[in-house]
Amino acid sequence: MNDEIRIAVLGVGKMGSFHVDSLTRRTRGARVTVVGDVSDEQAHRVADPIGARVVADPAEAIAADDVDAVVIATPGSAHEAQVLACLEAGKPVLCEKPLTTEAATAAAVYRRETELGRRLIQVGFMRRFDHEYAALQQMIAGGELGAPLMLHCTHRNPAVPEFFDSEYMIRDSVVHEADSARFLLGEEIAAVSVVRGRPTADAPPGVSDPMLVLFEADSGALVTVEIFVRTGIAYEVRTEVVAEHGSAMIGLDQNVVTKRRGGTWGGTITPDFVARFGQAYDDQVQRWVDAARAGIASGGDAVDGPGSWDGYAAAAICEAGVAAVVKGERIETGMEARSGAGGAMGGVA
Ligand code: ISE
Repeated sequence: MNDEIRIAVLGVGKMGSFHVDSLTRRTRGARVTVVGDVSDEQAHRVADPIGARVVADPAEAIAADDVDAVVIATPGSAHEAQVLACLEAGKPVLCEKPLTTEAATAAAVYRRETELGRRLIQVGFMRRFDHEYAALQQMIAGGELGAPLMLHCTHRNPAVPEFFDSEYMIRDSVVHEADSARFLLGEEIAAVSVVRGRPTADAPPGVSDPMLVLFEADSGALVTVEIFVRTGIAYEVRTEVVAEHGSAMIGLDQNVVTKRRGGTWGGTITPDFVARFGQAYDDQVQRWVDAARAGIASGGDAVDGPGSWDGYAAAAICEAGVAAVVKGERIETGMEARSGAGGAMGGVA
């Protein structure tokens, strides 16, 4: 193996381009050699300045001789085939969420990786690499607050495209709260309910924005999620844990300079998720590259973060969440029993 592992990045929209930039400028031990995208023009825009090849066919990119590992940032519907191709090629893969779009297919991917006996799939739940989430997880796991009883999660985006309907809000946004809740509580989610409230006038007809989502964890601990994706303000993600002997909160945007100017004072709120979680995205990529290099050298596991089991769990929770939105009922996640490893970091992963 070369000193640097050679990476193919599939899908270079907002997230994929960010990962190419991170791999090229801020990550040690890796180099992007291949870029693929449905838009040839966009692929060249990203690949040409860094001297990477453009390969339009994802299967060809995954199999290429100048590719040791793969980052998948294509639309979710393409993930299943691409992740399975990485498994068959024996190449480590960092796959943006979702692992796949349905719980059944995500479970099948998890089982296939388990059969291979080698962990190659990392799922891009980047919040686990954010310093505040990591500190809160350690605080809870360390027991200083006593048993966690409730999590209150706030998830607000300033704006989203028109197609973001209530179901999409669960799959694309609440999915992060599903993974964060499992990570922070260290247990699985048993059931999901959704209350559709009064929508903002900015929501398209029939779309419930905001909504209140309730997760019930195996222990009975409760997780409330306010999901509101058209606030018109900024990107706000907060979590409070309420435990037996205390509470703690993250996401208060307090790590900023308070400015006084023009008769006002105050700080700024991060405009979007890349700004808010930039450190987490970069650390996630660096730790994945280090794990992939080690796994390629040893022929063993190549993951340092949430894995295929976590991808499956998130898919099962979101599937229940979507059913809860549609039927207006409490829906059990009905998760399969775990058979292999498929994850790392935090209690359940
Ligand atoms: C987006 O796709 C993300 O992954 C962000 O982290 C999330 O906050 C946002 O709501 C999603 O649309």
